[in-house]
Amino acid sequence: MDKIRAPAVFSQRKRQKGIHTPNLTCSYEIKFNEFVIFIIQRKMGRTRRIFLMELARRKGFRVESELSDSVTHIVAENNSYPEVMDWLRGQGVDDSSRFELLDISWFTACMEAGRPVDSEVKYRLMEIIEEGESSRAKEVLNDERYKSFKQFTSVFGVGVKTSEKWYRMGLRTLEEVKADKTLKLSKMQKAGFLYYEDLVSCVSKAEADAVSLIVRNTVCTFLPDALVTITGGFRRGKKTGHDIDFLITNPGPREDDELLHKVVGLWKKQGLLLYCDIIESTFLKEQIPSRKVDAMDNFQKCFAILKLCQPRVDNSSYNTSKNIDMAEVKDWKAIRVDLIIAPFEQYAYALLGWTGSRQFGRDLRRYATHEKKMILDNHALYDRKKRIFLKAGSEEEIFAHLGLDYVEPWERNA
Ligand code: DCT
Ligand code: MG
Repeated sequence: MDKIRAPAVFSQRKRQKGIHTPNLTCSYEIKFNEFVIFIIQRKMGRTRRIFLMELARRKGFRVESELSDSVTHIVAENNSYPEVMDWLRGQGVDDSSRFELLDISWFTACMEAGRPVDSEVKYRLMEIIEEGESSRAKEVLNDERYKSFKQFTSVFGVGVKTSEKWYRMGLRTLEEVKADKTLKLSKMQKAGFLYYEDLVSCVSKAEADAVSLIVRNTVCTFLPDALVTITGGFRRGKKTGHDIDFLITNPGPREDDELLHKVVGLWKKQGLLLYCDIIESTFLKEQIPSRKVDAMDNFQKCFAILKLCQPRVDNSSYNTSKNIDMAEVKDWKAIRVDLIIAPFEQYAYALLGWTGSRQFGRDLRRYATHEKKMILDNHALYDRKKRIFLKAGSEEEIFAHLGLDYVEPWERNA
């Protein structure tokens, strides 16, 4: 049954101990304390399990022989997700969410790397293991994985990492995810499932205008001179979007770090806030501009879901004839809203960045770097030859600094 043979390990063990069964308590230095691995013997066999445990320990991993409370990562081979769950239940484990359940490919990837590997590497390895299969089987698997990932990532708060975890747990559809009560969802993902239908349906221009009014009114309650600009796809003239992005700045010297908190506080009171996550600014002057083409910026921002009340369509004859109780008709829609706060002197750069498109932003940054020896990000433009930051009060000035003709927002749908 042994698929991996490592004569060196076994011969060394024999030399040391003079017996075939290794001393499982023999001490190797533990390098990765936060990972406590347990390997399931089912379908693997005792010899292979002992070999793998020993191998991991030699590489600095903590491996438990028993399924103790300290175990964080459970590794299984050739077992389906339901089989692993059955096995765990047999061991008296009802709540499997406290463990990471991993396929042997993750384990072998860790052994190869000599350290715990992250999910991206896991994913790519998976592909290496699949290479032994026929290309058709691979195609089917990729197609299946693609379909599952597409479904999973359509949920607000679910990225590639979570999708991969769910896929490896044997889950394939959103229905299966929803039915699995052992899964621990983040606050963001819970909101993602709760408002799923609304969030996957596109935001229309009319809805963006209605939300825009709410955002402007609320912001101006606290900062009457604040400038609130709709950015993202809607500023580029798109008729629909997946969210509405707002850039907020306050001309003049006054800045208010509490503004976002006040705005969402008021929405909460008004019953308009369905979800919100405020990211505090991580802006440090000495770190700008970033050299990364896809760098996240450091502005204070808020990812929110707003309840947009929609007037009920007055269609009395229809409602009466179908006997629909008006009170039961949903008269609101959940809308994803991003609020970004930029200091006034960085406003033009923030506006350029947050107007997008993402591809246009990338192209512009690459152009600045390679053609102009400048570094552009959402905060600033730095001239490396002159060693100065170039001030800009408008997007036009930024294009001029770069020696480019101005490109209108609706021409940036690269
Ligand atoms: N952006 C950025 N830095 C980020 C995230 C986004 O500079 N950390 C930019 C890129 C595009 C713009 O902000 C808006 O982002 P999205 O809302 O994701 O894109 P969109 O073009 O508005 O598309 P959609 O219509 O799907 O919302
Ligand atoms: Mg957008």
